[in-house]
Amino acid sequence: MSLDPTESAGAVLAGDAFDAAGAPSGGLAWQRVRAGQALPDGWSLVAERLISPVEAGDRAEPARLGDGGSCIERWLHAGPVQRAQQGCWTTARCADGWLATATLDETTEPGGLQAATERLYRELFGLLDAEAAAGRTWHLLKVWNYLADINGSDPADGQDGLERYRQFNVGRRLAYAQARRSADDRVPAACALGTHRGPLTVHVLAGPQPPVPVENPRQTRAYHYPSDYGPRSPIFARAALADLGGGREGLLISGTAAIVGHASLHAGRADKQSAALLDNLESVWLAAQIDARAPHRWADLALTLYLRDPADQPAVAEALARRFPADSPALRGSLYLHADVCRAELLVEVEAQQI
Ligand code: 3EB
Repeated sequence: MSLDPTESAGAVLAGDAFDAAGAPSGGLAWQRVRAGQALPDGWSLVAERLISPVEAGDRAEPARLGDGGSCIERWLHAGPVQRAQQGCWTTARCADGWLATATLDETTEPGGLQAATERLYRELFGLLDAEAAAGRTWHLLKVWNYLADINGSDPADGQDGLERYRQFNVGRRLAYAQARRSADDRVPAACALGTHRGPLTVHVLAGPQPPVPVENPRQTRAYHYPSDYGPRSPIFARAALADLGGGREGLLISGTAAIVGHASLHAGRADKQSAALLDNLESVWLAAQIDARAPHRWADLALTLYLRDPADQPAVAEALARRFPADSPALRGSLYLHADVCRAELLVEVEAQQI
């Protein structure tokens, strides 16, 4: 018997359906729950993220909009979990996945944000190399990047006033190059959003099998963006199909905005941008469907909306309601967060996953 996420007293907002009859199935599971919700029987916690409302004042990570209170996103596994702390990374490993979070205060880092990003990713690749040397090879599946003041620039920081998101991209690319990791092949899904304060914060999900990257026919591959968007292009796939063990296949869709080809659409219009980004979401979701293993229930996607301006929430919600069935898990479980999008003219971005 499978437990409908919506039946559990409203506690589970989105994510995996667990086996209510007892033994958990294998693999790595994910769920988004209201804060305080106990772990389902038989599962142990691998990693979790607390998402607080805006009023709570902690703006180091995107905060939750609306009046839904705090919620938790967590990764679960039925087997043992090993935790470690090295450099700027806190890691958790189980048989089916490796999850890690890094924070690095770039204001005390010589070289600023670019150098901090490079160091953070260099340390990440070092940890992954060490795991591989111990016989455990992990492949990046999804990366969540959060940095303060993403559209800002400081003419005095020695970077010639380069926008901070662009400094981040240079640092990320340098770390990939130094680690001799191909940036154009089997790259993870990702997102990059602006927080309102706090250190550079990166969360990583890695698994034992390489991701199957999915591109969006409507969008230029991010790695092939022209230099108008920065001296070094971003490194991510529009989506990744991920083997999470135990027969569990996840679809991880990257941050998706109102970009067609490589151009932003509808500058300053949240309603039109929302419709355009949902066209993109549908397009990349359809592209993933070519693979028979892809989760295939559109209405079950777990959505995260990032809004630059909280006042745009009704317009975004209205656009969503036109694309998903009334009362669908996608609508009921969607999460609205306050964050800056990585291009100044973009007001809204969505990421989605089904696991
Ligand atoms: C875009 O499509 C919007 O730099 O890792 C989306 C997903 C975006 C990931 C990243 C950036 C990143 O270009 C921004």
